[in-house]
Amino acid sequence: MPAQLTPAALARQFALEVSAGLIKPGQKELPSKYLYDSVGSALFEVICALPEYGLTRAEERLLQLHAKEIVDQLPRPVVVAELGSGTGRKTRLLLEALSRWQSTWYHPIEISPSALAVLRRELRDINSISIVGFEREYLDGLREVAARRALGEHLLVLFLGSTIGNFDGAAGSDFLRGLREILQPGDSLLLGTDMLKSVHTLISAYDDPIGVTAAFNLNLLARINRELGADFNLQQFTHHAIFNEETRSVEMHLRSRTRQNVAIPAASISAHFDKDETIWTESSHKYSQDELVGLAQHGGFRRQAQWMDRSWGFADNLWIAK
Ligand code: AVI
Repeated sequence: MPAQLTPAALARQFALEVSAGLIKPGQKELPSKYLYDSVGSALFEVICALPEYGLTRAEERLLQLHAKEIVDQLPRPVVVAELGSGTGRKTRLLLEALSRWQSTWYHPIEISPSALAVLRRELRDINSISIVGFEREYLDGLREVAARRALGEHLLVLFLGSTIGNFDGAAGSDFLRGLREILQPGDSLLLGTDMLKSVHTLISAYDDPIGVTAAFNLNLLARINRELGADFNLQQFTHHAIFNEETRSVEMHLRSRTRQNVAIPAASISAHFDKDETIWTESSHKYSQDELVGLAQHGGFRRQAQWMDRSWGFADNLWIAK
């Protein structure tokens, strides 16, 4: 089992990835996982409440309406593992529905210890649920949950919120294959996917008029200042959201207003930016039905059911490992 990374090792990894992304030739980039420090996570919570960002509310509506139906389709007994736990509002709906049938082990898997603590607090009042979280990368944590399950127990993996869309290119489908390899036939995956919709709706969702998403994006530079001693001047970068028709993804970028150099001492680099050069910080892929069919097939899953919120365009997909 891979050991948990120490804070010093995490800081080293952050410095290495920042350095690699900012000195490489061509498009500069930073991994989107680093958007979520405590400030970024709090800003993401606010994004979820924005009228322009309908994704989270759409999934909440789906689970409010269909949690019982979803749970009725699962083999029992079932152990629940969740990849990236969020605040638990959506998970609560599923766990409450499950707790009417059985006492349930719930294992949130999340690299942020503070997010795990919030979740434990939020969900502790649900009857017949025992929570044991794992502070791990998704698939490492899932391996641990799978290794601990008792004979005859099935696994339900929750991967909600269309977080799968934040994997770039083929990485999403590779991730699903990796996930499937940890499961046994008959285990299930509930996968949230944001569907393709008008470019206007998408750009409003990722470039909201009061600037919360801009702050969420710029906080990544502020985090590099805080944690790596860099001297990014946040006034000299602006947030941009574009829709990439080819990859069917909304991309977030930070654009340099001017020609400038930024020192990042803990990463031992000075990064040069031309005027209008961008750092690509996140992709958020939007799905079509055909693509979901292909993803399930390629991943080794049978599509059991799908619940669709048509007012926003969001699907929760229940897939069974073949
Ligand atoms: C977490 N993830 C699914 C969000 C998304 O929509 O891709 C992150 C986000 N980025 C900007 N707004 C929301």
